[in-house]
Amino acid sequence: KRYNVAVVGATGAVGQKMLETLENRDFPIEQLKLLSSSRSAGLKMTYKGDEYVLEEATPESFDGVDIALFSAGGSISKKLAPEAVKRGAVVIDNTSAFRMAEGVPLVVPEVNEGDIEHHQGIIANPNCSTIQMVAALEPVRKALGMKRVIVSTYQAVSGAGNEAADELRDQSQSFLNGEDLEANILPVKGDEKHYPIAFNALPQIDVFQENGYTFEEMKMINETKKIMHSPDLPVAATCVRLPFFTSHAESVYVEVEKEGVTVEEIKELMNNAPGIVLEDDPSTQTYPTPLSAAEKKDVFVGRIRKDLDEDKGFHLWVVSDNLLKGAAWNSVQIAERLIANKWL
Ligand code: 11C
Repeated sequence: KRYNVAVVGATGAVGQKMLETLENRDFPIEQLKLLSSSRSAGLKMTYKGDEYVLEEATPESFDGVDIALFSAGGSISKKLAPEAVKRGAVVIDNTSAFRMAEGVPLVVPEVNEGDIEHHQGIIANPNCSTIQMVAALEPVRKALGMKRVIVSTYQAVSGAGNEAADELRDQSQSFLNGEDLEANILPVKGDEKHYPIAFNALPQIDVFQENGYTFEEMKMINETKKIMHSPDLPVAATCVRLPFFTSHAESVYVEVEKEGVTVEEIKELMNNAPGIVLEDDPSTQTYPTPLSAAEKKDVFVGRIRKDLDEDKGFHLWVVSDNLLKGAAWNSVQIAERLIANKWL
């Protein structure tokens, strides 16, 4: 069986990767519709060698669509995802619009594939930095229990979209030419202040919340609890933007329930976990980096160490392509599981 698929926001950083991923996976597409805001309507993109003209997304665009992959920003999802569902489509939404809503499964297939079954039309794809962390922590949680998580992130500019990537490129050029740096996008497009990202580190991803955490940090905290069905799990996050293009890296501290666990046991868990690749050998300086993980679908884990003071504490370095496992691949994977389990 083949399906009518719509990609909403096809020209964006994630949308482009969605098309690439659908093509690489040879997704069973009967008819493909590329939808966008009115701004990008009329542009052309190719899929499997055929040219497609982008259409402006309207409620009627979803007539006859079976699966709609949304990645065009929260306000478009809020407006059009319910319209798509009304017309019989299942929506896989890559924005934060519905992630925390009751009745909307928030899914990383390696962790909570079963939640997909209970969808009521919308399935949410988590935030990129959350996805890679929970994928790496799930084997630990399952085998050893989990008492607390503390994470610091090192995130690529592509997480903030193509404009942010262009800003890094332009500023880097200016910096090397000895010119002043112009900052208009990062840390957050539309926020009051902008800081240069080139040769810098910005401890703000998304807007500040009343509690002093940023929205990105709160997404990591709240989404982790929902995906892992652990509402009381203590999670703390600090999210930082760095000047590279692709892949988010994370320093994750996890405390397990079980006593006396060794690094070797954690490595063994990682080796046997789906979607995880262990790259960890200090004797050969082996560990993942944003560049080594870019363009790959897996989550890479290295630098696994036992805390020197807390017997139940472990430190992990987790790296993954934020546009693939963090976005496009996780969404397409949800669509594949939806079909394979007949949960459409
Ligand atoms: C970033 N994690 O790197 C963000 C991008 O909620 O889907 C993803 C935002 C989201 O800026």
